[in-house]
Amino acid sequence: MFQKHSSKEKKMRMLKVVFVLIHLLAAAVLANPLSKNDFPPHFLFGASSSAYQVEDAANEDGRKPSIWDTFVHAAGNAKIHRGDKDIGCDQYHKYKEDVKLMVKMGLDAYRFSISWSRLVPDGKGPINPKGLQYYNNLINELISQGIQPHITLHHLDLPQALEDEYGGWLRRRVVKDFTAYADVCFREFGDRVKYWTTVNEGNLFAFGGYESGLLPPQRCSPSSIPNCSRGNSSTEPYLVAHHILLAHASAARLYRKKYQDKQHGFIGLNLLTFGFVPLTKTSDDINATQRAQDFYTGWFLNPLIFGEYPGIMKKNAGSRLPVFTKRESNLVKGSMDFLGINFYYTFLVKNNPDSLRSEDRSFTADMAAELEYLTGNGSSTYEHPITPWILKEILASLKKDYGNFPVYIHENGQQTQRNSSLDDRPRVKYLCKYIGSLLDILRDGVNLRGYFVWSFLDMFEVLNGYESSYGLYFIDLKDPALRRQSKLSSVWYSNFLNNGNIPKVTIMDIEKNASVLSNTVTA
Ligand code: IFM
Repeated sequence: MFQKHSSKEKKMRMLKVVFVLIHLLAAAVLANPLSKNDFPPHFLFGASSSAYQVEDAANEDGRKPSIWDTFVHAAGNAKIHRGDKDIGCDQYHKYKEDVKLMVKMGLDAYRFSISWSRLVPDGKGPINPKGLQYYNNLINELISQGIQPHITLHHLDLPQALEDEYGGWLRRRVVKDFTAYADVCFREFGDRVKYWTTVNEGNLFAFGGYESGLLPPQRCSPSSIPNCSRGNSSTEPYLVAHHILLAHASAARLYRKKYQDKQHGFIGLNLLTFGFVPLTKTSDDINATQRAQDFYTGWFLNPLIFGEYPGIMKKNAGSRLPVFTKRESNLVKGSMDFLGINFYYTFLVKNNPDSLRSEDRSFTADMAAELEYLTGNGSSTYEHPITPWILKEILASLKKDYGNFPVYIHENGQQTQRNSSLDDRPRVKYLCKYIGSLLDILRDGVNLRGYFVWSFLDMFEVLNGYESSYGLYFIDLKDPALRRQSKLSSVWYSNFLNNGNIPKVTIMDIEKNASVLSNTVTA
C-alpha cells in the first residue's frame, strides 16, 4: 500500500514536472525576439496560396477543368488523386472567413492565383460572369480590410481546352491566348491590384511538366520515365520555357502600354530557386554547380536580363534550344518589374559528364550534373532542411549576376506530415530562422521587398496530395465545415506580425484547440 502510494506520488510529481517543462518549452518556442518592427516600414509580410489548391468548387458556376484537374484525376496518380469532390479548403465559398483570419493574423498581403479556366473557361473567348464576380469579391474583401492582393495568372493550371485544342504551352499560339487572358485580368481587376505575376515557377513547370512528368500535364520521354505515355524530354522543356518567356513578355508589354500609367502597378515572373552546393571542392563539382544554376535559373533570368539563354545551355542543348529573334530578345529583355522567388530545396551537385554522351539527351542530361536532395534533420521525412544561409547566398548571387532588381520571396515554408496535431514546432523553427535571416539579407543591400509564407492553409499539395502540408492552419477534411484550426505556427507568425502584442498562448492551449486566434476569429 505504502509502496503504491509513493509511486503514485512520484508519478504525479513527474507529471507536474513534465507539465511545467512543456509550458516552459512552449513559452520558449513562442517567445520571439524578432518582430515586424525590426523591418523597414514598407517591407511586406504575407501568405500564399494557389487557385487549384485552395478554391475547390472545381465544377461549380461555370468553371471548366485545367490541366491540373486532369492530372490529379488520371488513373495511376494514386498519391495525388483527389477523389471526386476536390475537397480541400473551399476558399471559393469561405473567402470572407479567410480574409478575417488574415486580418487577425496581421498580414499585409495575400498572394493567390486566378484560375484561368474559372474566369475564361475555354481559355479564350467569353468570360464567365460568376468567375469574374468571385475574383471581384475576393479582391474587394481584401482591399476593404487593408490587405494587398498579389495575383499570379498561371499556377500549373492551363485550361484543359487549350491543351486539347493545340497542345497548350507546347505551341506558340499560347502566347496570344495568355496575353488576351492577362488583358481581361488587368482590365477587370487592375484598378485595385498592383502586383501581377505572370507565371508561377516557370522553370519548374517546364521541367516537371515536360521532362520529369511529375507535374501537369505529365509529359516526358516514355523511354526514360515509365509514368509518361507521351512527350519528349529532349525538346519539350526548352520549347515550353521559351513560350512562357514570350507569353510573360507579351503580357508585360501589354500591361506597360495599356495599363501601367493609369493603374500604377508592377509586373513580374516567379521562379523556383534552389540551393546548389558542390558535393566536393573539386573544380569539376564546382563547375557542375554553376551549370545547375545556369540551367535552372539562368534559363529564365539570362533572357529576362540580357535577352539570351546562358552560353552553356546553347552549347549543350544545341539546336534543341529555341533561338530568340532580335525582336523577341528585345521584348523579353527588361520585361519584369520584379522577380518572385520560391525557396525550399537544397541539392548537392556532382559533375556528370557521361550524361552528355547519352543517346536520349534530356534537359537533365544536358546539364551534366547529378543532384542529390539534402534532407532535413527533422523527425518527418517531409521536412525541408533549415538553411537560411543558402537563401542568403541565392539572393546575393542574383544581385551580383543580374543586378539589384526588386525581389519578393513569394513562397517559403516548412512541409510536415498532414495530421491533426496543431503543435507544428518544426514549422515555427523554420519560419523563425528564415524570417530572421531576412534582416541580414536586407543589410547586404539586396533589394528584397517582401516575404510570403507558403502556405496560409493546409492545402492539396502538388507532389504529396493530402499526405503532407505547409499550412499555418489545419483543416480536417472529415469536418463538413472545414474549420480552420490555428497551429502553433499561425500563432507564432501573428505574434511576430503584431510585434509581440497578442496574448501569450501555450502549446497546451493549442492542443485543446482553444488558441488565442480561435477565441477571436472562428465564427
Ligand atoms: O504547393 C507548392 C506550390 O504549388 C508551388 N510551390 C511549391 C509548393 C510546395 O510544394
